[in-house]
Amino acid sequence: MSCTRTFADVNPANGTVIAQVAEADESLVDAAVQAARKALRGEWGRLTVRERAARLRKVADGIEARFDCFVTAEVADTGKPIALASRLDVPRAAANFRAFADLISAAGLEAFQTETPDGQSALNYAVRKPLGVVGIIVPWNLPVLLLTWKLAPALACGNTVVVKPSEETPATATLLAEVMQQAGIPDGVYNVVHGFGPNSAGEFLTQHEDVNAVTFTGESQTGGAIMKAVAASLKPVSFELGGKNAAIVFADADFDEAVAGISEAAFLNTGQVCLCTERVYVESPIFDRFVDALAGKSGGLRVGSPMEKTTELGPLISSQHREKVLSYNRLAREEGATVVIGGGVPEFGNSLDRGFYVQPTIYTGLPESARSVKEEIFGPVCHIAPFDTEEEAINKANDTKYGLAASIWTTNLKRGHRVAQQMNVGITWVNCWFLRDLRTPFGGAGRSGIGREGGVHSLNFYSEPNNICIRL
Ligand code: NAD
Ligand code: 6OH
Repeated sequence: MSCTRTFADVNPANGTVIAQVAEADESLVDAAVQAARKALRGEWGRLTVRERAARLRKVADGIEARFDCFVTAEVADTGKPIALASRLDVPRAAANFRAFADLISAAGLEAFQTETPDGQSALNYAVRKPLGVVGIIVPWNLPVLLLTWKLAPALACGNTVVVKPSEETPATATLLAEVMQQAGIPDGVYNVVHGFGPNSAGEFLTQHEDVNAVTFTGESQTGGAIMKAVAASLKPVSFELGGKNAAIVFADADFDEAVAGISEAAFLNTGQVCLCTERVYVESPIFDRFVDALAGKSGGLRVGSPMEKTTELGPLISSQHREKVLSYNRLAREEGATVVIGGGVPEFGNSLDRGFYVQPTIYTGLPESARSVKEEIFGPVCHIAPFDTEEEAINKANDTKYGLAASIWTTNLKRGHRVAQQMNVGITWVNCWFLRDLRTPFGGAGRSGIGREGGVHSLNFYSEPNNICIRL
């Protein structure tokens, strides 16, 4: 099978081309789907749960055995700091496989003993069946972490998959194919097609008649396009989408902990995490002090080469994305923002000047109605506003069409608990951010998603219950 078109994979830290990538046309996507369908009927479809779990654990071992390769590939594709890829992305890829190997091994069956009208009984029990061929479409910000977050439960449930990684970050999904093969995952179970969304591999995959379900992480607008594409064939979807996440800092918060936590929540991965905080609400008595402290901490983040072990902030993913972030910086100024730090492009005096860097940026002074307070920017940018009452903070935090995540900073746990329950989001952190337990429900409310993954929620999405009723 050959591809006639290729596209360039660019290193965002210096603009150099890392690789030419083969773009899958419609016939190649079809071949991948047919391979996946065929593999359902082969050895993979006959494995016991225990055997499948054992192979997933081998995949985890295989990722760890090639840890440095995964880190290097992820860093080159995304420009994320090597320290971050080593501490977050690649370990989580291995952990995702182990977690779902454990979860599927421990999963029970739903069962009911049913009384029948004639005084006898019946036994109902639901077995899990794979959905079949699952299409997985993922973004560029945490490529291998987000891919494996969907892939591991899909395989644990016995499905086969066709994966469409982001056109910006094709490397680690490709590398994973080698690990799969070495771990004894049969041919055809894990298929990768490269390309773009509309009129390319992404759309061909979502429209394919023989794909049984689509799981997607990316922009809310793309979620809408995929929903239209799957409507005709009524495929189930799981969507993890965008956010405009708020943090609420009460005056009684542990000040230093809150400053460190918000700095991480706003700027990790150069602000390119769906969970990142772009709106910070700080109780009035500590507002000025908090703004100064956050500016001091965040202004001191080390922006530089992703390959330097001490670098804390790399570039944005592409020049196009940088243009989007800078256009929001211009908009925020037009809307009346005070720039506390950043707002521009750093200068290095070396090859990094050809990379897609921006400065960590903090604003104050915007009205809640400003577009830059309402729309997802997905860069190292946050706006800080004061509040006077708990109710005001809750209302402001909830005044968004999105609903992915929130964080609350207070030493009063009664208040933390009370406010957390009023957040219209899928995930609320109290005195922490992005602290993950893979068994918990993960996803968004409103325009931030459809459905939940994580733990049993993933098993429920990636499998179909077949209820068996036996008259006793
Ligand atoms: P994107 O929606 O532009 O692209 C995501 C993927 O979808 C890519 O692989 C792309 O090629 C593909 N795609 C685009 N159009 C398509 C179409 N019409 N049909 C099929 N596939 C299509 O998102 P992005 O720019 O890569 O990622 C950033 C966005 O992802 C942000 O909005 C961010 O908040 C969101 N995100 C959400 C989560 C979450 O868990 N909720 C996690 C990470 C990122
Ligand atoms: C979004 O960019 C981050 C998503 C994180 C997860 O899906 C996860 O499982 O931690």
